[in-house]
Amino acid sequence: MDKPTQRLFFALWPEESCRIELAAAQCLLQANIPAHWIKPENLHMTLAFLGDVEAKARDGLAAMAKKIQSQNFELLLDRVEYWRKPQVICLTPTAHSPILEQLANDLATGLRNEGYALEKRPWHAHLTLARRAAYLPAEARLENPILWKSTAFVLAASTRDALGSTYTVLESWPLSQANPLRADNQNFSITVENTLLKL
Ligand code: 2AM
Repeated sequence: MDKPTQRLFFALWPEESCRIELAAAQCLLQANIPAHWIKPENLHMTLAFLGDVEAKARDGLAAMAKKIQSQNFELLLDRVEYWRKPQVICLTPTAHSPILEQLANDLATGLRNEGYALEKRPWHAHLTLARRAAYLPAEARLENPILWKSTAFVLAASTRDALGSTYTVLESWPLSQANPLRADNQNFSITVENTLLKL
């Protein structure tokens, strides 16, 4: 008998206010563009795609994810792109987020160390809005950039039925709060009773 498996991926999941903005952007774009538009409740940013995974591997994945150290970050999705080969329309950030890239990289390293064969293609931050898109009109653009405040990453499962794909969040790991003093004032210091404290 086949072992029970789940089709799993790590992702960033938008908070409800962000999802509403993403869905609104999608709505504006989708008029007159023939494509399979992703259901708003399914919109996410994939960090690492694992494929079919045996149920018993979940504990190992959770233990790996728990060890990842990353921080909250913000991402400004301000570009709409058409990727010809996979035929997808996606949102991307012009400004790269080193924290996000490190998070995706740490997950890929952790997963490869656990024996998962990930895609060899380099990972690029993107949020897929539509698949099977034949083209993107030159004038298609994002009316307003979307600010994504990321405070967690998730493990999600994908299932398919006659109505299409459904993505379900199985588990979530919070990102730690950035320390503004350290982030913005690397050399900030104060003197207290002649003692120099480096913060
Ligand atoms: P993408 O749309 O962000 O590129 C869940 O299925 C997610 O995993 C999809 O949103 C897709 O990410 C990614 N995915 C699905 N099938 C994949 C595959 N065969 N290889 C790599 N990523 C895949």
